[in-house]
Amino acid sequence: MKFYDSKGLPNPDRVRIALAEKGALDQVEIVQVNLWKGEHRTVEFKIKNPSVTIPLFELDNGIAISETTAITEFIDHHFEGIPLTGIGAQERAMVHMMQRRGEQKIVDAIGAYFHHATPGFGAEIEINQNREWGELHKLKTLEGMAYFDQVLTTQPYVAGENFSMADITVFTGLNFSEAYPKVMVPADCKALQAWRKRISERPSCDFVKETNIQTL
Ligand SMILES: N[C@@H](CCC(=O)N[C@@H](CS)C(=O)NCC(=O)O)C(=O)O
Repeated sequence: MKFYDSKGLPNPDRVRIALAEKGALDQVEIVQVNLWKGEHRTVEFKIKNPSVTIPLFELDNGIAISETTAITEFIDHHFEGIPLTGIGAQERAMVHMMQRRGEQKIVDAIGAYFHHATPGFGAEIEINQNREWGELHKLKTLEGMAYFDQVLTTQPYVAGENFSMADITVFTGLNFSEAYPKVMVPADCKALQAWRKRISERPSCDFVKETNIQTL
C-alpha cells in the first residue's frame, strides 16, 4: 500500500494520524509529494486522482482512494486498533457530522484563506486568487474556532465522549492554520486550547512537533 503524503498539510496529516492511531504507519510505503513544486500536477498523478489532491492511498491491487474521509474509513476498517469513525448508528453519524463541520469550518476555511489571501503554493499554482474571498474565509476560520471552543465546553471530544476522526480533522486544521497562514487560535478559546493540548499528547500526534511544512 502507498500513501501519497505532504507533511504539514492538514488533509495528509489526517491520514498520518489515523495510521499512527492504528499502529500501522510501518505497513504503508509513504511517498512525499511537494505541492509547492507542483509534483501533484503530473499526468501520472492525475490519472490516479483526477481531483489532483493529496492525500492519496494506493492499494496493492491498484485501486486508488482519494478524499481523506474515504481513506480514513478504509484505514479504520482495514487495520486493528481503536475505532476512528464511531461504533453504532448514532455515534457513526455524529462522527461524520462533526468531522464534516471540522472540514467546513476549519480545514476548508483556512485552505481558502491560504490559497486566496497568501502566496499559497506560489504564483504558478495560485492562478485564480481572490483576496476578498480569502479574507472572508479567515473570518470563517475564526468563527469555526469559536464554534468548536463552545462544543468542547460540554464534551471531551469533538464528536462526543470518544476520540475520533472528527478530532483529527479539527486538530490538523488548527495546526496548519497556526503554522503557515498564521491565523492563531484566540487565547479566549480556553476549552479548544485545553482539548488541543490533550490531543497533542497522543503519540500519534508526536510528529507535529517536528514538522516543517515543505516549501520551495
Ligand atoms: N477533499 C479533499 C481535499 C484534499 C486537499 O485539498 N488537499 C490539499 C492539501 S491539504 C491539496 O492537495 N491541494 C492541492 C492544490 O491545491 O493544488 C480531501 O478530503 O482529501
